Amino acid sequence: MSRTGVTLTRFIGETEADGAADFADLLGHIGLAGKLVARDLRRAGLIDILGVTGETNVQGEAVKKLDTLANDNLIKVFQHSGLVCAIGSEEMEKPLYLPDNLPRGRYMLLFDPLDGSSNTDVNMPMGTIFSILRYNGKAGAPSDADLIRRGTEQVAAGYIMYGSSTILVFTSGQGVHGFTLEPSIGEYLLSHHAIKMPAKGSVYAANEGNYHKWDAGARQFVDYLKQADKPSGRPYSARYSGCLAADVHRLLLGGGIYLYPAEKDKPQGKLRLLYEANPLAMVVEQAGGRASTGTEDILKVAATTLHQRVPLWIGSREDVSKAESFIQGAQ
Ligand code: AHM
Ligand code: MG
Repeated sequence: MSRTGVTLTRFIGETEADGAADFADLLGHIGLAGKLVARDLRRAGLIDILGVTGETNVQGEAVKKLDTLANDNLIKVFQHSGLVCAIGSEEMEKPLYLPDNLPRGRYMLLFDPLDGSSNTDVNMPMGTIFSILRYNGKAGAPSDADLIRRGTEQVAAGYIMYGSSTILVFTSGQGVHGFTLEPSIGEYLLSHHAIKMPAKGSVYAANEGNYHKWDAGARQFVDYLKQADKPSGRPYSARYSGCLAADVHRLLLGGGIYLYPAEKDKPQGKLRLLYEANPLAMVVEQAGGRASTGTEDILKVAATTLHQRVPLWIGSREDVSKAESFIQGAQ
């Protein structure tokens, strides 16, 4: 029977193991933060107009950049929730470990509150990417060593994409499911059940302006994608939005590969391991795809710092493996 139309809350309640009521609550809170971010983004083009002085809006509040606003929304939703004990964000230099005077839960949350935020000014898609870990330590606050973990230790991960509609996609290790926000009732409804991505696609997403900064293997791989000698008789199509979550969303549904390789002056690439690469890698692997640094599975990369960067090749299984063979000089 089709499950299309089931609400997020009901779906998680029915599918998660016994005793996971707090996990359902956690996902519900992520959904709530997503609604708040989506609300702010809908007004993005008006914020400068409302903030006539550039500093305050008509309510007399400070007009903050949207990525700070998005971060504030997530913090507000979670810090009193009793669901988490640690929060790490792209927008905060250090993790927030919940102090003794706030209720602590057993989850640790990492996020990029507004992925693709250069798209704010041009009405293009953006996202929120999240990674969830469980704190198994004793009572009290965790430490950096508890929070900064390999991707294989994530218990759940996903993203919210703010596009023509708002969609929340997540995995808790039991497949990947997408819920589209029905704005008139304020509920996320199941729209993409058990997503499986094609083993191979015909789309690549990259900032090719950096082509001359890439290693030879990366350049040769993209040159190869542009040749028309594929079984389809056509080269791959280039599609790049400037928002990782949106590009990965396209690949999840239609197949292909996203790449942000190492560059001559940025050997670690641009994207962050803990709250961009790891969560999307978990989603894509759960949907049958792969994520690699070019030489190692993303989920196996040793994590040492909160804002650690990593080269990222992510998408359909065969496309990522093909890219690795170029990077590793096998072709
Ligand atoms: P952000 O989290 O600061 O927005 O940076 C991450 C973004 C990705 O969403 C996107 O794929 C990439 O950076 C775009 O970078 P570039 O402008 O170099 O192509
Ligand atoms: Mg980002």
